[in-house]
Amino acid sequence: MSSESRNDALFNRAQQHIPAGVNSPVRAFRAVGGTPPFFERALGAYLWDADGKRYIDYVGSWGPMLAGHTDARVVKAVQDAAAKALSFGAPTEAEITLAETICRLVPSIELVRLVSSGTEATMTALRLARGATGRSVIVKFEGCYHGHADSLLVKSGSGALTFGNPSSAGVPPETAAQTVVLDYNDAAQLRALFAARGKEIAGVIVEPVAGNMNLVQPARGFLEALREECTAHGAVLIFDEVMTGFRVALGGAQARYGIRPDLTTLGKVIGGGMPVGAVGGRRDIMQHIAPLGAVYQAGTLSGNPVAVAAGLATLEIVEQPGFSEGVEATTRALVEGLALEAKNAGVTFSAQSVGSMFGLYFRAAPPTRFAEVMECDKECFNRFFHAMLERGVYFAPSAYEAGFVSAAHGEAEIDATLAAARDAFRAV
Ligand code: KE4
Repeated sequence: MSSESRNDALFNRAQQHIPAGVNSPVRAFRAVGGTPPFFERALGAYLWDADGKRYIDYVGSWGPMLAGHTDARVVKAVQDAAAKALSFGAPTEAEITLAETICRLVPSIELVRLVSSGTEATMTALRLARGATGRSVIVKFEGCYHGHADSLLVKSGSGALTFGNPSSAGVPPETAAQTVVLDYNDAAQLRALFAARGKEIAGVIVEPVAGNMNLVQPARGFLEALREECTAHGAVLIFDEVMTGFRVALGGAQARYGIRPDLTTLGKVIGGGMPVGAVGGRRDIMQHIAPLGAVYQAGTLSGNPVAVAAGLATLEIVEQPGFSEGVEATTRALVEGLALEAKNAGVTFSAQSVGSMFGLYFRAAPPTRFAEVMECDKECFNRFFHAMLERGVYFAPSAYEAGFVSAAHGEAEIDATLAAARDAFRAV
């Protein structure tokens, strides 16, 4: 075999016709450096790349693979659905069953619209909040990511109570100006904004457990403050549970923390690896969506029968008694074991988990807000990331991403990961 690996050859070839060789930026490894593995096969907790190398997978396609990769029950459901039809662009019974399942597992959702990605779900949730209230201002939190709709690619403005600036080229300043970006976990700042501008605010969108600035847990009282202020001012509270849904608890973060949002966005797990997103919530708000109401939304492949089959089969596995408790215990064993290995190696490190998502930090304690995330030693993470990748363990290729454990991860995978970490911590 030539000295150039197949991963290198594929990455070079990919860059000829795909921007940076990838179809989503984080996959290009620009945050951690090096060549991304091109994966060819997955089974359970494992991935194999183009060079035939096996990895224990803690990315899980960024969350969807909660049941483990290529679970036979999910694959069969997909094969059976595909053998009947790939797409109708018309209603099917399977979509009813998925909607019924989502409403049963997430009781705050009374009506739900299926879409094909988390971005479509959050984009629609914002439009619904604006259409239902007749207001324009949206509030989000620094460090939270909700997909790539213009109104959500916004960073903090000059002052906490002023409107945001674009965080991406191509987002018109006047669009960004309708978004206020506050500090995650700062309830006082939130209350001050509502006191000053409450009647202008259409909605607040939040990751109830943040997973896009690495994992940051909601501070005591933060989610409650969001609920109180939105209720008091008639703003729509949107829980973006694309990542936390069915992962931090079967009913999502809203079940774990006992807060009832007005709208919820879902994705990832509800597609089981296939393209499914969803936006749902209070009937009186959802009734604004076309064709019931004046808030337009549509999608050629929304509720696609093959994707819905994967989602239904996955949720059937996930809602089995003991499933969430089991994968949560495995995740706890991972983070506790990593913290112990780092301590033994004298490395400044901390880790935490919520359900089956986890955060690793080269910082003495888990960050509680965005500014503290920025204090983590990113270079140390990058060295650890590559040392683990070399040893066949695939973490998210960025210091600012959460990790994910599946039901297919067991004692053997955790032990192997900790053995690799024992060496890797000595290389950082
Ligand atoms: P998609 O459009 O990527 O399906 O979902 C957007 C989205 C919305 N809300 C939350 C809380 C999310 O985490 C995401 C997407 N998550 C990232 C991982 N940090 C997807 C990975 C990627 O962008 O390639």
